[in-house]
Amino acid sequence: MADACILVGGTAAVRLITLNRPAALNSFTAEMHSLLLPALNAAADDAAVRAVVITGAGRGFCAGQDLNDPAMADNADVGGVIERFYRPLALRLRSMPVPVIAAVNGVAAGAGANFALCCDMVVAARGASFIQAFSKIGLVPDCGGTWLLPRLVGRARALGLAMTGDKLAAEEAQRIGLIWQCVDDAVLMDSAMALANRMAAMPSKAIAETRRVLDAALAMDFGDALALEAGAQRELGAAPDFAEGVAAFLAKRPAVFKDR
Ligand code: T3D
Repeated sequence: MADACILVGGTAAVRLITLNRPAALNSFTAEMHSLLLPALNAAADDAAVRAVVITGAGRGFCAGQDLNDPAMADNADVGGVIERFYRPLALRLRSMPVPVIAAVNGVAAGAGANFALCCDMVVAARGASFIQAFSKIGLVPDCGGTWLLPRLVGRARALGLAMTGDKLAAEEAQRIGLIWQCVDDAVLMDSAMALANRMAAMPSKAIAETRRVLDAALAMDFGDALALEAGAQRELGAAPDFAEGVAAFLAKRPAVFKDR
């Protein structure tokens, strides 16, 4: 189904999901949402999958909401669109049992930018850019942008990006800590897949727990964060991956992690 608006591929361990509406810069339609969330759920439910990579076909990553989609136009309640599509999508990404890497190949605008930022690590091509396009059409950042932006880059930069809607080049996005890494365009997919393969060989449960406790600790005082850490270590410390990690270290051999 090469013409489907979501393509699913990759290897047994690394699921590759490609947004595939290149003529409209992979902007989100209702149809695309109806395929994207199930594709993420399928990756989450497949015990063989240990990392997910998301990218876009053509010259863009994702231009956010398709402003022409008749399925959305019928719904005058923009908040309803957010509740129906973007909230479940953002929550799904932030609760995946395996790491999710956004391979941002081109422009990421509006909900497309924040969809990328919901992923655990963003690797972007040097030619890519990030645009909080919302203010230009009379909206506020969504798909987690209000929560993510100030935490990633601080309030001053978050407000600057969101109020102006200015384009931020990938290199600058890396410099200010909005994304993990900016690489040359020609090596984007190799870099993202190499990172995903590295993540796939790591203890998935600990990686997913790392995301959970870091996110939760942001809303806690120091003492509560210490208690949260203790609880997570108690659980992980009793799991086979910890025993394997320590045994492999002591035996000076590569670890083979299986928990998920
Ligand atoms: O219901 C709701 O709306 C709530 C949900 C809100 C969530 C959101 O994401 S709101 C933000 C929506 N996104 C935008 O406002 C971004 C709009 N796009 C742009 O500003 C520009 O396209 C870009 C800066 C992203 C890229 O500019 P450029 O010059 O590289 O490309 P272009 O020529 O503007 O776009 C290429 C084609 O993609 C063009 O189609 P055409 O003329 O060749 O037939 C353009 O219309 C189409 N396209 C780009 N973005 C969208 C889009 N079509 C529909 N919706 C889009 N968002």
